[in-house]
Amino acid sequence: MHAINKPSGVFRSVCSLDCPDQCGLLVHKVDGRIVKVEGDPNHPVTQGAICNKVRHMTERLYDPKRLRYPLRRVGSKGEGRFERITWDEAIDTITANWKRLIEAYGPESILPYSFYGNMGRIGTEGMDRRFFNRLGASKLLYTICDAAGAEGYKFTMGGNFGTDPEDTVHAKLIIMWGVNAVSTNMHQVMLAEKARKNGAKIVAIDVHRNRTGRWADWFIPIVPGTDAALALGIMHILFAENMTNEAFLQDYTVGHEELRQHVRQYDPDTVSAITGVPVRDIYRLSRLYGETTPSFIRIGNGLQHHDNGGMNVRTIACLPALTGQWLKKGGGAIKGNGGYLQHNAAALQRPDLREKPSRSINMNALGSTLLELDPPIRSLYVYNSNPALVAPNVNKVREGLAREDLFTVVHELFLTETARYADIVLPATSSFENTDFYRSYWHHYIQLQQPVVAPYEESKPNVEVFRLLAAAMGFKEQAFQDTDEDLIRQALNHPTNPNISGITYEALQEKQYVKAATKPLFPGKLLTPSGKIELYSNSMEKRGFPPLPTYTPLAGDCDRQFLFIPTANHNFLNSTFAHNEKHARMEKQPKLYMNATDATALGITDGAFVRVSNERGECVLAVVVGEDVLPGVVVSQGLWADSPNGKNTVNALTPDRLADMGGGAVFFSGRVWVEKIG
Ligand SMILES: Nc1nc2c(c(=O)[nH]1)N[C@H]1C(S)=C(S)[C@@H](COP(=O)(O)OP(=O)(O)OC[C@H]3O[C@@H](n4cnc5c(=O)[nH]c(N)nc54)[C@H](O)[C@@H]3O)O[C@H]1N2
Ligand SMILES: Nc1nc2c(c(=O)[nH]1)N[C@H]1C(S)=C(S)[C@@H](COP(=O)(O)OP(=O)(O)OC[C@H]3O[C@@H](n4cnc5c(=O)[nH]c(N)nc54)[C@H](O)[C@@H]3O)O[C@H]1N2
Ligand code: SF4
Ligand SMILES: [Mo]
Repeated sequence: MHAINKPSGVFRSVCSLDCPDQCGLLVHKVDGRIVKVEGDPNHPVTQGAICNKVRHMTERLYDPKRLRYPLRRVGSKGEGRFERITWDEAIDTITANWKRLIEAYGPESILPYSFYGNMGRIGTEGMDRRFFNRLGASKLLYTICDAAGAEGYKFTMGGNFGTDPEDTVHAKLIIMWGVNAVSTNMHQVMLAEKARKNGAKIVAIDVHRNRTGRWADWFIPIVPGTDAALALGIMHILFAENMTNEAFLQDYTVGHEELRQHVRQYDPDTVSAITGVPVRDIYRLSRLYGETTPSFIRIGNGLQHHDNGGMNVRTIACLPALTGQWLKKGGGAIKGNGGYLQHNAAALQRPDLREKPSRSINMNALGSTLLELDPPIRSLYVYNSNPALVAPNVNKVREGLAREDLFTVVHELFLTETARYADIVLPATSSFENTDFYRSYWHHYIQLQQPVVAPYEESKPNVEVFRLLAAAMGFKEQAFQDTDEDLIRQALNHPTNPNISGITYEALQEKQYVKAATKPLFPGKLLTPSGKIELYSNSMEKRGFPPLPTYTPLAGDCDRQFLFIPTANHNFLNSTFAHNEKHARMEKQPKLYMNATDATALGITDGAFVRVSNERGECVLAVVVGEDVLPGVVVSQGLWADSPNGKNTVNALTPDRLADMGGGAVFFSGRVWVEKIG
């Protein structure tokens, strides 16, 4: 009998959040209600431990603010006044508007906007994609998260393929590079703890001594956006002091002789001047890396949210090749591991349903898209995302969302900042109410979610809403009749990825999680043009990039005094949980970390409120004075729900330029003024 039909019990489940760890969960249910969520002790990676956020998941599931039924706007856009309507009225209103727009302006006047608020694949890249393909809507480019780094890593390594994290317990040196793993990848930290018990050293390279910096054996502060220079400095010393593995370079790389010449210019003095890392520390780090094996680098997302983010990752990704780490169990690097678990995306998304090519829109340019694109976007359908809070240059986004003539639909669990601008709000189920399959972008397991509880009030899963919309639009294709199980089976049937050939719907039903049949990358052939690690990349040269890894400075933002790094926090997941009181209380308040030298110069004392501003907007934040950031840098944590004065939205300050690669976001390359208030 399915869990959903049993009033009480403990059921296996999976965490749906956009987090690399993708935990196996045990969900406790009493009288039809979830009362507790804990880690599955049998899941090989989760090992019974989950984060604080999800341990308090019931606070979110049964938050009194959770949306119960569809709504229609009665106030002005953004005001948040709505009236209850039925699902029939909601679907009729949406499809009547879309039929009118398609008739008058064509289907490209409609734009879907989504991200991974729920990582379930049939709900985020399944029925939705089929629907918008068939509709012929404008296409969204999913660039907000790791686009720059993924492209940079691909130039070096051929795709999202790295070390199996379970092997990293064997590493003797672990470098957490631009990743706040204690908060964002806690099972990598658990694996590193095991390695540490066996003698491993842990180094963190970051612009902020946050939880991860404090946990590491050695914290190295670095000037934001200069990581490529540090990596090149390490290469300089590895070559100069003969710490490279010549056999590995010969067999598995292209361009090592060119690289050897090229990195001569990145001597320790030059690199120190760029990065702020003292010369003696550059030597110490390089020798530690050159002499320790296996060594493992966890490359984070933070250092690629910069103008030069792609090149930062492309460059760091070259390091393990220099010392031949890819042949050592637990050695190497991870940026993302999504390549191993590729499912059959064409079967799931059905691009063939699109009659003719449509324009593509970079999600990082949402503000200018809504305000300036010609021919205009006239309707926006948002799901699995909260762009009015998470997008760069968010004041511009909100100006676009405020357009009276923009017909906006938001499918959500909460009345988020984005939903407040909607004409129609649809209530979404939580993942525990859905069927879906999940594949991690870090560990190598595919997992199944089967509903544990019935849909909350009138809420519906994404897949079901798109089935309703398809029916109301008159789409007759079988693609819109497929059941959830059909969709999962079609996605798992992927003859060109043998790693997942043993993973069937039946196996997932029986075991809940199944590991893909992945093999170490070497000996073997990569998906780069040469089949080898490309230290020298012809494809980069063709695209107008330097073919060898190179330090490129950040683009000029405004001439404000501080570089502003608004990162994630411990108790929210992007803006998820920001609207739940318990999680917000655990974080206390939005803060701004500042170096004591800067604070003294500006007459700012610990705990004082300051105005943080630039030409895009302003924020008011409470300052934490100390030594956790370098002079000239200020850091905030968390994407907080709007405060009553609206002055805590950090993305009001972030630039919406695009990174060097992949059309990525540059959240961390903006500059700000900081002023004392009062
Ligand atoms: N608790 C929690 N967990 C999360 C999330 C969350 O919001 N909260 N978000 C999830 C998502 S969507 C993602 S993509 C991941 C992101 O998780 P991470 O990969 O950890 O990425 P970020 O948190 O963006 O930034 C990581 C670190 O990069 C640092 N940093 C910024 N600029 C630079 C730089 O130029 N050089 C260096 N060396 N460091 C720099 C920041 O100070 C931060 O400590 O986490 C996921 N997990
Ligand atoms: N300043 C700054 N901005 C950032 C970042 C940063 O580090 N600093 N990080 C960036 C990164 S890496 C990312 S990935 C983005 C993430 O940005 P988003 O993808 O927008 O992430 P969330 O804020 O978590 O919003 C997800 C929303 O989806 C909703 N949701 C959850 N499940 C479902 C479902 O099944 N159906 C529907 N319809 N909705 C659902 C949730 O309620 C939530 O409101 O933010 C980016 N923005
Ligand atoms: S958010 Fe991450 S660490 Fe927390 S339960 Fe989910 S997958 Fe695990
Ligand atoms: Mo992300």
